[in-house]
Amino acid sequence: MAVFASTPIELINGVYGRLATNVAIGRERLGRPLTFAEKVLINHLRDPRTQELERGRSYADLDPDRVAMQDATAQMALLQFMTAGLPEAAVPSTVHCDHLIQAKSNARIDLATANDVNAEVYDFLESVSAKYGIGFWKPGSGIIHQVVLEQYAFPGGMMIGTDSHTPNAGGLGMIAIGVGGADAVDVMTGYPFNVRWPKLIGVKLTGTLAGWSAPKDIILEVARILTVKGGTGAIVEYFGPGAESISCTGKATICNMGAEIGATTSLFPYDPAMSRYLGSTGRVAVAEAADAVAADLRADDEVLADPASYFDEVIEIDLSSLQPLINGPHTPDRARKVSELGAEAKAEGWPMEISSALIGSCTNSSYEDISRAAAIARFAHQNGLSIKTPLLVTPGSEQVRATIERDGLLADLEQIGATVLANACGPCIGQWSRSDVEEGTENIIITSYNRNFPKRNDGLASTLAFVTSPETVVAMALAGRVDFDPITDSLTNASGEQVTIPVPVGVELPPKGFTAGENTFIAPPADSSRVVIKVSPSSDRLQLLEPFDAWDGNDFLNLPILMKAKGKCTTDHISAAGPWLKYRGHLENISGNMFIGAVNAFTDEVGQGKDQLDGTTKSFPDIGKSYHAAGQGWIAIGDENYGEGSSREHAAMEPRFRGAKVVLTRSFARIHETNLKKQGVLPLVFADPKVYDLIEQDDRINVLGLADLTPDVPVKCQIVKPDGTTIDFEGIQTMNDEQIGWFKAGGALNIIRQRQGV
Ligand code: MIC
Ligand code: SF4
Repeated sequence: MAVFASTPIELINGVYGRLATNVAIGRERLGRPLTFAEKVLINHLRDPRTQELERGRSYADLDPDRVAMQDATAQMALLQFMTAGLPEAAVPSTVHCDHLIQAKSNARIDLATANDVNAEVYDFLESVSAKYGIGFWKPGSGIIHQVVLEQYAFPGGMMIGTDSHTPNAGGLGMIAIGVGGADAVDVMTGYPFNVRWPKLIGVKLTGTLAGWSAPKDIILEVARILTVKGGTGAIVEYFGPGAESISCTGKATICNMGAEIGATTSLFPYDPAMSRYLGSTGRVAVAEAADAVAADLRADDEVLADPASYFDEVIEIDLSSLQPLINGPHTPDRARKVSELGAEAKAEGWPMEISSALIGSCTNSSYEDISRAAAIARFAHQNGLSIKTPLLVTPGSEQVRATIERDGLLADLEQIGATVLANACGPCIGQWSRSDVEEGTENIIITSYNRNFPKRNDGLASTLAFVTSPETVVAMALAGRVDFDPITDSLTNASGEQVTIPVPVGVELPPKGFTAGENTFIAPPADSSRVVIKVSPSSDRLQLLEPFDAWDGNDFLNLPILMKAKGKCTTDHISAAGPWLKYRGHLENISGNMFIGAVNAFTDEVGQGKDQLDGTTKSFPDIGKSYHAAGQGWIAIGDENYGEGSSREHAAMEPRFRGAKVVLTRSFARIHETNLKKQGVLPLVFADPKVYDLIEQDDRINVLGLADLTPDVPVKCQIVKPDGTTIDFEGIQTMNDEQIGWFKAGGALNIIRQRQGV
C-alpha cells in the first residue's frame, strides 16, 4: 500500500462521499437527530444498516481510516502483526519514533545519542515498516500526536493509535481512539476495530478565554468535574459558541487530555479555526472538501438547541469566568486555581521552591503555545527578569521546531536560560537524565504535560508533579516558587524594580506559514520483497513472540494472589516506563518490571509481596518468574480504575506471559481492560466492591463455570481461606461472544492466526 507523509485527498473524499447517506441512515435508525460523534462513528461502521447501536452496551465493528503507532508500543504491535502472516498492512499505517529519545543535554546531542543507543530498535521498526507497507517517521520528526495533527488528521475522519493520547486529533474533528497494539493488529490485518458503542458526554462552552486562562484550563476543569474515571466508556463532544473561539491546536490540547478522564475519545465540530489550521499546514484542499460537507461535520441543530435530550450528561463551562488552574500531585484531577496553590502547599508542607519547569509534550507544544511562552520570555528578558529554576522545552514536531526557530521564538526562550530538548516525549515519559535531585528529596516540578503520576517524569517517588498551561509554567519558572500568582503578584528584577508580567499574547498560526524543517519521513518501497527484518536471537531489546497457549477448558482453582493493589494502580505502576522503555520489544525482559510500582494492599509495601510457593518475600516480578517456572497460574487483584493511563499492552502481556489467568478489580480503565481480553486474560469486576476487602494474603481464588461463559452473565467465584472455608462472590464480566472466543483461544491473535492459516 502506498503510504504518504500526509493523508491523500482521495481517501478523505471517499469518507466525505458516503457521509450524507450514512448520516441519513443513522437518523432513520435512531429516529432522531445526531450528535457529531454519532455521525462520524456511523460513517465508519462496517455495516451501518444492521449494527446494534445501544449506548454503553453494543459492541460495534468500525473501519478506521488510519492507524498510527509510536515506537514504544509499535514494537510489540508489529511483533504481533508479523506472526499473522499478512503481506502488508490493510489500512494506511505509520510508525513514529518519539518515545525513546532521552533528554540530557540538548536536541542535537540527545538525538545523536538516541540514534546510536536505539539503533537496533529503529532499524527493526524501519525494516518492518518497509516490509509491510507502513510509513516511517524517523527519530527527530516529533511526537506522534503532533505529527498526526499536522499531516494526517481530518475533520470527520476516524483513526486508532497505539497510544492513549491519540484523541489529540479530536482537535481537528477526528474520532481518534487510543488502543493497545492487538487492536491495531486487527485493523492492520483487515478486521474491524471493535469497541463498545460509547455513551456521550456533551460539553457546552460559552464565553471566551480571557487573561491568563488557556485551553489547558478547560480540560483541567473538565478533569476536576469528571475525575479520572468519569469519562470511561464515553466520547466527550464539545460544542457551543465558546468552542469556535479556541484555536485548532488549543482544541487538540483539550482532546488530548481527555485521556486523563478515561474517555474513549473527545472531539470538536469542524469550524473556521480548523479550516485555518488546515490551510496553514498546507492542506487547503482538505479544508475545501470539509467545507463542502460542513453541515455533517457538526451536531444537528436540534441537538445544539437541546443537548440534554441527546447526551447522557451535559457540562457547561463559561470560559469568560474560568481561572488558570494547576492540577496535581500524583493525579491529573486534583485541581485548584493557580492563585490557591501557595496556600495549599503551605498547608500540605510541600516545598515552596520549584525544582524544574518543563513545557512541551504532545499536549502543549503547538506554535501558539510556544508563542505565548515566548512572549513572556521576551518580556522577561527586556525587563531584567530571568528564570529561577531550570526550564526545559520540548517542541512537538520538527515542523514546529523549525518554525519557532525561524520566527525567533526559540531564541526568546533560550535568552532567559531555557534548554531546548529534542522533538520528542522526553521527560514526559521519564526519558530525563536528571541529576540535580536525589531520591528522597521532596521537590516540586511543574509541567505543561498531561500526566503527573508518581515517578513518571524523573523516576523519583519524592517528586511532586503539577500540570498547568505552558504560559503559567514559564511565569512560575521566573518566580521559582509555587506561591506566585502571575495575575496579581510582581517579581523583583535585576535592578531591584517590581515587575508585573503582562497577559501573554500568543499567535495562533505562524504569520509566514510553517516551514517543514528536515525531511524525516520514509515511505515504504513499492517492492518490499527484498526487505529483511532483523531480530537477533541474542538481542536483549527485541524478542520474537511465541503464541500463548489456548485455555485448557478447566475452571481456575486455587489461584494464588500474586498481587493485590491498594489504591491507584495505573499502567505506570503495572509496567513502568523510563528506563524500562528499552525493553518494549522484549516480552521476557520487560516482564522484569511487572507491578514494581503497585502498592501491596496486604503490607503497604511497593513492588513486593509473598511468594506462596516458598513463603518468602520477593519482588512482584520475581514472584511472577517463580510461578511461571512452576507452571502455577495466578490472579491479580485491583482497586478502582485499575490500568488507568497508558495504552501500553505490556501491562497486560507481562502478566499473561507469567501465567496470570484473571485480573479482578473494583473497576477497569477501558484500554487496559480490552488489552487483557485481547491477550486472553479474564478481566472481572467485583459485583460487590466490598468483597475486595475480604481477600487476604494467603487466600486462594476459584473462578468457576468457565465452560459456560455467556455474554454479560456474571462468573461465580470463591475466596478459599487457608482453612478451606469458602466465600462465594460474583465477578462481572463484559465480554461478548467474540471476546469469549479470544479467551478460549488464548488471545485474539491466535484467532487471527487461525483465520490466516498460520
Ligand atoms: C504515555 O503517555 O503514558 C505513553 C508513554 O505515551 C503511553 C504509551 C506507552 O506506554 O508507550 C500512552 O499514553 O499510551
Ligand atoms: Fe509522549 Fe507524553 Fe504525549 Fe505520551 S503523553 S505521547 S509520553 S509526550
